[in-house]
Amino acid sequence: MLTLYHAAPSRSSRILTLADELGITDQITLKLVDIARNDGKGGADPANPHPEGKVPLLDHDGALISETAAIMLYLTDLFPSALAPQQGDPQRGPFLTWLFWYGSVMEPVLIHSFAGLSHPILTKTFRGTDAVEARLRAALQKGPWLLGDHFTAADLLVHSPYAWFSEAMPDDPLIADWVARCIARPASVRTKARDAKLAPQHAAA
Ligand SMILES: N[C@@H](CCC(=O)N[C@@H](CS)C(=O)NCC(=O)O)C(=O)O
Repeated sequence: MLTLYHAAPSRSSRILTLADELGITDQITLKLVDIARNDGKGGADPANPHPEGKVPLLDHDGALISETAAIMLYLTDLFPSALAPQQGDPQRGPFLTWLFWYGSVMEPVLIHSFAGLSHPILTKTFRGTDAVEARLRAALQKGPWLLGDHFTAADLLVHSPYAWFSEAMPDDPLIADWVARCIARPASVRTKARDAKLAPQHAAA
């Protein structure tokens, strides 16, 4: 049995979208939990077994998987589809690269930038928003998607910070158009509507 610990809307919304893209929404039980929000509202939910009180968390028959990219990899391996090149496909390596680059480089860089943090060691280790954008641009010039001619879970994950924080959107039509294409996908639109219904329900619970 697959159970997703979810707070609406949040980073775990991306797993709802992935499940929808994979056609497995009905195979995942949702558990709505509270989380500590950046505005000081909410708090860690004792019903959430995530070791840091975060979402997303996936429970597969008692095995717990945290980290969005790990959950995406886990689900796309469990339910093979065109959303993820499988082992043996020459695109598998680039696909894994985007998933890991997101968590190890892109998200730290965007958070440092959002927080106004600047330090030579941070720059040396993670580079900065210019390097992030250059990397995206190089892929999208071959595009239209990160891996080339079709949308994958890498697009779903990597575009997401720009979808949340439009103020972080690079002044680059190539990147902005790709983000707009990702946001306009029916699964993404459905997640937004679903989250809008779930959020007040949970707040009232
Ligand atoms: N690196 C983690 C980050 C998870 C994360 O920070 N989730 C936020 C929701 S947007 C959260 O649960 N925050 C609550 C907290 O920090 O206590 C991932 O990508 O899954």
